[in-house]
Amino acid sequence: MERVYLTTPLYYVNAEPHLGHTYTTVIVDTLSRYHRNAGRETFFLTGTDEHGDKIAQAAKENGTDPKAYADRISQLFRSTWDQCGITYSHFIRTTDAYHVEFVQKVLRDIYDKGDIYFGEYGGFYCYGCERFYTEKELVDGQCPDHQKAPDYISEKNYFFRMGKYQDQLIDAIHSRPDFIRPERYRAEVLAFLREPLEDLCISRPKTRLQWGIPLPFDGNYVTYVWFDALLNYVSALNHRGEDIFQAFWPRANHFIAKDILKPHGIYWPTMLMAAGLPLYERLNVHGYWIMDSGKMSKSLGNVIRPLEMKERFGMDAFRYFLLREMAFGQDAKFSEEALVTRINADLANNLGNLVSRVLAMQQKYFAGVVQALSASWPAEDCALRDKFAQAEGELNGFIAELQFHRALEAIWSALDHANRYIVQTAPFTMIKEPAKQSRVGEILHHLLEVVRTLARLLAPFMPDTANELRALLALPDDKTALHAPWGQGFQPGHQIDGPKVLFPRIETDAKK
Ligand code: ME8
Repeated sequence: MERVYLTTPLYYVNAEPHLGHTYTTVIVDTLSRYHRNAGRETFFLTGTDEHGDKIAQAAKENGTDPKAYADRISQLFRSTWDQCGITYSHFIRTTDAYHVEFVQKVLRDIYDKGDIYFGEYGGFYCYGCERFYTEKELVDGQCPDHQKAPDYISEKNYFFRMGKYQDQLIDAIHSRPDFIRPERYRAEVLAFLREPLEDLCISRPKTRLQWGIPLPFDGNYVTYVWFDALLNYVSALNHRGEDIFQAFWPRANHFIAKDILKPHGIYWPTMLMAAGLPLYERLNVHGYWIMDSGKMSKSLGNVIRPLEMKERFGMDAFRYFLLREMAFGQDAKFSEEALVTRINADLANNLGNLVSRVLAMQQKYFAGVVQALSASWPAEDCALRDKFAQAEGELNGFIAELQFHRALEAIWSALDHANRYIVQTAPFTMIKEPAKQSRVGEILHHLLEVVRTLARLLAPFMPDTANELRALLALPDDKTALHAPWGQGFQPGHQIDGPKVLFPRIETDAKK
């Protein structure tokens, strides 16, 4: 059986789940559902990154110890994803005992092999990024991410011979064109690699930081947070069994935003090489959500919380917006105004209206009883069926390229076709002529096929809505009901329900 392994980053527990985390988690959830529906065995990993300076500091600010603090925020992530209906297979915490043990084993192996050595290092250290910067990387002497001058630190530490694997990494990227995608991020990694790759400092002295995994060969040091966190992608599978690791690791697809491209595009593959493990299949990199009001931050009070969005607009509407608005790889703007506009135009007016119109006519003209189709169909009926078949084909292609917004566009283009079909065939006029009743029955049968096909196509993107459509059609909750070919989804005489408002219009004060 074909398999897929999909991962989100492990989110730091120094912030509560927000829009950015939700986006990556929602796209991985969408893909997981898509692959599962297509019959592929899918392993979806998410979790929390809990060691390091950042967390120790956040815990201190909260007046608590790091473990208690991490427990609380990690649980918050987990329950948020549960309440959002995220179908992860495993939730990992970097404080889980099996993960700690695995990190220590890998450190020991790489140390024994001679790829970790002890040395002195002085450099510019940004506490926000938890890494050293070279002078060249600083912008006007400041960390480009945190706009703060890093501290100069000189100390003895352990180093990973990352430079040793530079050529091997360049070869791997050249030989596998979609190893890092989209292309701009592959180019960015190759550009980093044009400069000599320095060795990576992978320890912190305990005198400076206690909150980390102790090095197995020197108890005075803990592991650098990235060396710890990246290994989660392997430790989680291993924890489930060697066979699970063997089955899923070759199909590993990581999903991240561009902020953590360097650790995933450079540190991680070279770590895998040193550990003697095969490389991941692909690194998939998306852009940033930008707020209209500037960077999302607690102090600006513009943090978008997923559960609030779910409460106010519904989870499926929020998912739809995230997937429809951002072109994967590029930045996108978030505003409530844009969200409401999309809900009203695409969901309430278009999708919602079509479904309730069809179900209302079916109810009014035939008391909800599905009528028979004739043996040969007029051209307009075939064109409707073909349009949805074409949309499904396009959708598959776009999903393979992670173009979620275009996949949704393809569905909505078929929806437009269905709306035109209603206008052109005008069943509401035809029903007045008794001789044409059976033709009206056919038209509505085809329109019910539209709704059934929508339930199938929308399932990965808007799972609750898809399920609701299926229930409105009184079809059983099994794959065959939704996957039957067009024209074979309903027996004549099948009884369906009346209409329902799926997406109420959101009233806005337009003059504001
Ligand atoms: O970096 N737009 O964790 P993190 C889009 N612990 N995505 C965003 C975003 C935004 N404005 N803000 C956050 C870490 N994200 C490490 C990862 S992995 C082994 C360790 C998402 O909590 C996006 O996926 O800072 C980004 O890469 C991630 O959150 C960073 O999460």
